Amino acid sequence: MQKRAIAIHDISCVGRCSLTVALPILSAAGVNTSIVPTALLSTHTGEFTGYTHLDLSDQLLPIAKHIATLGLHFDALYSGYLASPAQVELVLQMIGLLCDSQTHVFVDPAFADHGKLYSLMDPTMPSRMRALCARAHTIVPNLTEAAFILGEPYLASGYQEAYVLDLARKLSQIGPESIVITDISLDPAQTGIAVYHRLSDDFRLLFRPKFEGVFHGTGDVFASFLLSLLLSGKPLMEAASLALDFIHASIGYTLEGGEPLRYGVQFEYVLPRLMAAVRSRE
Ligand code: PXL
Repeated sequence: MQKRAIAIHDISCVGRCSLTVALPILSAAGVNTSIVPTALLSTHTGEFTGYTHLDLSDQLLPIAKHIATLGLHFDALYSGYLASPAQVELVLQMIGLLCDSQTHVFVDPAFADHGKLYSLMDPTMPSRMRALCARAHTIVPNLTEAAFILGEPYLASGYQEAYVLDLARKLSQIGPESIVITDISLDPAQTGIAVYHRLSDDFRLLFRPKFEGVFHGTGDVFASFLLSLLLSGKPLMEAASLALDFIHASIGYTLEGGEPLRYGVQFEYVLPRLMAAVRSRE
């Protein structure tokens, strides 16, 4: 049976993040993807100025209540960038309305990076997002979000594996079974992810050669690859490793293409590889 997901993120018209990456990636992986837009912006809020921002909070519960009357089963509920702490509360209510015992709740906290909250982000977001992570099966914070959710110090560099393992274990104690922390670097030449599974206590660090630069939207692209691969039945470690390959390839194409980095990464050229990986389960 075809998998069905519902993705709850903003629409940034230009800049390749949130719904404009979640939808094509999940669709390429064969997932029937419904969307609920949380806000409408002309661009994302990193490296652009003068963007428009329309908060769609008042639409979220009416949309979810109507969808709930349709009797659909969602294999995944995927939340990303939320415009305000109040929206986190609304997403918690949407989980109650739209999920059943078989729905995989997949949360990308998407509120901070490189030790700083995103522009427009309310300072109470980390503690509210902690409550949403408590309801998730899988969470995909970057290192900044992991530290902020836990109220632990954020270390930009010079840390060891033990710091990352401690964050991953503490995050799993909030509730989620699977934790994937992005933007990990133990050595300046490499960047990667930490993958932790609470039930098996399995922890792995996976690295690829590092590209220099700030790559907008990569958290959203990575998370969308990861969820697509998990929904296709790949085990966590294999899905995370493939998602890391795919984001690494997307950044590589972007740098070769020379497009300004604020327009996001060229994930489009990697979709055939995702489609092949998803088909390989058959
Ligand atoms: O990629 C995360 C993201 C999503 N949506 C909006 C953003 C950002 C990051 O800056 O500004 C509107």
